[in-house]
Amino acid sequence: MYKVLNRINDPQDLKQLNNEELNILCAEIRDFLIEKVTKSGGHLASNLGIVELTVALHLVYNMPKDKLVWDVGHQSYVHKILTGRKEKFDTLRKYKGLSGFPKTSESEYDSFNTGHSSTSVSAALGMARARDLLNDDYNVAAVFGDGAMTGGMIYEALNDVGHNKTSIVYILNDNEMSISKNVGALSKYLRNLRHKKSYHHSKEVIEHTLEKVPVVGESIKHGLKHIKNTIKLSVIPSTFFDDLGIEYLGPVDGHNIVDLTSVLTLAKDMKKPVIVHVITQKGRGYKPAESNPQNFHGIPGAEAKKEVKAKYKDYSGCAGETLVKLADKNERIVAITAAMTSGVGLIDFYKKYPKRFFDVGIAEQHAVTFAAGLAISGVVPVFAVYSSFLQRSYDQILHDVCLQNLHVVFLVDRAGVVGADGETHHGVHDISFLSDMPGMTILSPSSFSQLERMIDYAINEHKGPIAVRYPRGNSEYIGKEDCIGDEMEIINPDGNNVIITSGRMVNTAVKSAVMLKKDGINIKIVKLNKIYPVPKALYEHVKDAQSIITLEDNTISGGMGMIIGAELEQRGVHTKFKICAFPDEPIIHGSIRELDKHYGLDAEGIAKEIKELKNA
Ligand SMILES: Cc1ncc(C[n+]2csc(CCOP(=O)(O)OP(=O)(O)O)c2C)c(N)n1
Repeated sequence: MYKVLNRINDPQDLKQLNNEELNILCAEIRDFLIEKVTKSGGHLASNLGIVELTVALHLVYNMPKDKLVWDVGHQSYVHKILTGRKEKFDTLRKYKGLSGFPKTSESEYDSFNTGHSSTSVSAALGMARARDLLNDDYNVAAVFGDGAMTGGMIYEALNDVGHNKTSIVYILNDNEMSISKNVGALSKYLRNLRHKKSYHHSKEVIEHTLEKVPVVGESIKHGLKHIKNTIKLSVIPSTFFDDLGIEYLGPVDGHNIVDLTSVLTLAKDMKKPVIVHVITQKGRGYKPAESNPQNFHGIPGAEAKKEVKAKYKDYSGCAGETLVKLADKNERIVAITAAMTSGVGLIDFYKKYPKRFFDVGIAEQHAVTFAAGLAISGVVPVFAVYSSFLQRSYDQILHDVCLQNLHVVFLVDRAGVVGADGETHHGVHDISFLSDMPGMTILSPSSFSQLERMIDYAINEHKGPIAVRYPRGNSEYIGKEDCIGDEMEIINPDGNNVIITSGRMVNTAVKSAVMLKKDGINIKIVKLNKIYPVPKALYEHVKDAQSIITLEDNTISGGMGMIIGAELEQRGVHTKFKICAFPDEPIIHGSIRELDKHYGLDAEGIAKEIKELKNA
């Protein structure tokens, strides 16, 4: 079926193809992606848009000797297909299968791990400077999107890049989209560059003047060097990048392999900091994704689509809808997202209250300090953000929000393990870092109605910084409605062995209690609605227990178990005690159920722990 693709086992094979075969290859890669990713789930639209660019990069560079860093890394599927991993593609994002992001442990062709946005410019610069220090001779390049350019790290890095002559090539893959339409002044600036009249002129220049350059060639001919000026001058006299000391080439049609290989060869040969501005179309070649790239940024796998519908699709939907209802009654409420409007359930809020809605770009640090500014001026900012991306804002939460005790509400979505996206995306540190913040309160619902109530409380009753953490998906334990008056709930108060838990893990605790009952072990479950500060009454409930287990979807270090264990110690409660949490190591990918089992945090695992602890 895949006439040309079947012949590609590593990037060297690409170099045997003529232009016609390269174009067939690109079409086949698109078919392959559509076939596989619609089944497995994953990042479809970005990969469809970057097919020709990835092929051109592998034609021009000599990987793995040369190093290529993918920003975010969600667009590295084509690279994986071309670097010997297409046979394993059915395992993409599955338990023990291929990662959805670059992994140095997975392939020598992956030169740097990514997952969070806007890191590539810094990482590649470090690699290039290390090469020079160690007198090596490989090339370094990085690919980042226009969405990534809304992240502040990029500017810290560009500032550093531009002031010396390190040989490095940056490829700006500009498709005008982040997950949704890209935002901000920089995106307007890029739009202006894209639409300069000279774009077609530039393309002509490239085609007519460089057509003699072999697609894969000996090193670029000496006389060709002056053409870079022709290209640049024909396009834009000076750009933001030039002014920073980084040579700008482009814009270039990102779906034309001849243009791409010509310009990339030129850029590589310039041996200085260069940025190549490549124009691509997100979702290219697949009509549904072309017309709605946002919905095809990340798609669920075939199995996930069959999930049963609960009251809300998921916790994000519940949070978004609740926020709209509260905003109807309280006009001081504003919502903030860092480029995740749809992911965190804020589309309806944005539609209904566009003036009270702020998409700040992939800028979690800015989002938090911006929220602090709003809060100190009498507005109630609600920042809805994935737990793992909030990690970026540690100092802003501490320095700008908590030290001033400002009323900022954090809706911490995707708290706990998130499944297929894996180690960079699991939200298993938020209890640790948020409980480290002076004056922070952390709430944890186990049902949609509890989430509704907690958001209302956080906005309308609480004063000061507060976070509500909730998991990905729709796993519900139907707890008490009055989750605020009762900071905790006791399930089966007569039990003499205790599980202290919260959030989605309450389900697991209940299941293991049912299992243990059959063995005559009676479990009391303490469900914390407020995780931090830990309710003082907790200690009264557990001080006479025969054994205590804490169960949470955070890592061990700094988590709920450690906080409770330290307090028990201080109070002189010396009962048998065990923390059940994710280990302090990168957490692998797979479904949430598989991960719980893998780490012994499913009902069977917890039942086993309790038996062992009792008998210890
Ligand atoms: C710090 C951080 N925040 C949010 C995200 C979620 N995210 C993944 S891809 C993406 C959009 C990236 O846009 P762009 O860089 O233009 O790449 P494209 O998908 O358009 O190719 C976002 C917001 C992330 N990966 N990292």
